[in-house]
Amino acid sequence: MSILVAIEGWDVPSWVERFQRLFPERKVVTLDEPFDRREVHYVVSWKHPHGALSGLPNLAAIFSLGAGVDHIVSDPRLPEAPVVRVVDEDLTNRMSEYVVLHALAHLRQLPRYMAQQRDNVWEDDRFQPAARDVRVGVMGLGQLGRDAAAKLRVMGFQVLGWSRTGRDVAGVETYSGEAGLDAFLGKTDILVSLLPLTEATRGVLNLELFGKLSQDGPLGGPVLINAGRGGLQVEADILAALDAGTLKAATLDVFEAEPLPKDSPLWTHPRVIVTPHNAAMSHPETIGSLIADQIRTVEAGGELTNVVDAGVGY
Ligand code: NDP
Ligand code: OXD
Repeated sequence: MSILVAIEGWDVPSWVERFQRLFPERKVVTLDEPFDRREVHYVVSWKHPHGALSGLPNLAAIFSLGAGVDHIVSDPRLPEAPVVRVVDEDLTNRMSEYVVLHALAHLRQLPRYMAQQRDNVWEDDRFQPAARDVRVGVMGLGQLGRDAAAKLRVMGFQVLGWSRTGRDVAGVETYSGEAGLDAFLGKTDILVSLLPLTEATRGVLNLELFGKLSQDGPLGGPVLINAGRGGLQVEADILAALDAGTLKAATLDVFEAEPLPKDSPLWTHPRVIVTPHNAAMSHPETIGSLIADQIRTVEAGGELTNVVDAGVGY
């Protein structure tokens, strides 16, 4: 019952060491060396090379090392096995910190004051809008979106939410599906994207959508915060919308290409805050323990939890 660590872009040896420590009696193998494919019962994946998991006849589960599973379910040669994602309170809290931090940064014009500090400029606006006058629309009301929405409310913002199937969230005006999208956007001053990347959501953050956001809100234009996935956004459209005033500002944690290419104009745009896809991370030890608990549960006859619907893509 070996465990295959199938990771690209992260430190493979530390993950091998972690799972070997959690399961000292099992083989922990990697894609870098020959291994018996019939022995592999579990895969832990972060951006595994597509096709690398085919031909594993005894596979019982594929565990994502993150909350998102787009990197797994987009593999056209993915074997038939449950795909399990990370759901972790610590990760959820960190994402809400990020969302609240950036909603407040734009409310209180932090990028402007940081630029002024660099230039020794003492200049302020006497009357800044209050959080209670600003409407934050959260796209995606899953584990992360619901928690962020609740914490934005604590800060005093008016909060709206949009999801695929429709969700009730206390104190949040919710909308769903294509039918609810325009009404949701029309009441949104700060748009927070916490959507998964799927066939249905790819490129959703585009010029047409930005044009439907409330253009007469108290911030002087709508603001975008995307911490979902880079594939949700069309970066050329974000830049065009910023230039045209359709967007006032943006915080981006995720990008079409990561790392963000050195020559991307997003790096130096005065109204864009760039962070390196680290809005919310679980501690690797926590992820390892969550996966180990799942393996032990299923081997004791229990059910896996946090299994995604690979057909829908999240
Ligand atoms: P969940 O699966 O719990 O929630 C996804 C939400 O998105 C649900 O509310 C779902 O609707 C909604 N949704 C999905 N497809 C659509 C659609 N086509 N139209 C409208 N709504 C849709 O995911 P999480 O909240 O745990 O995570 C969200 C994403 O955040 C992850 O997939 C990942 O990409 C990203 N992430 C980013 C991190 C970072 O550091 N930047 C860290 C962790 C995650 P419904 O409720 O109706 O099903
Ligand atoms: C995740 C991420 O999906 O860090 O967990 O992006």
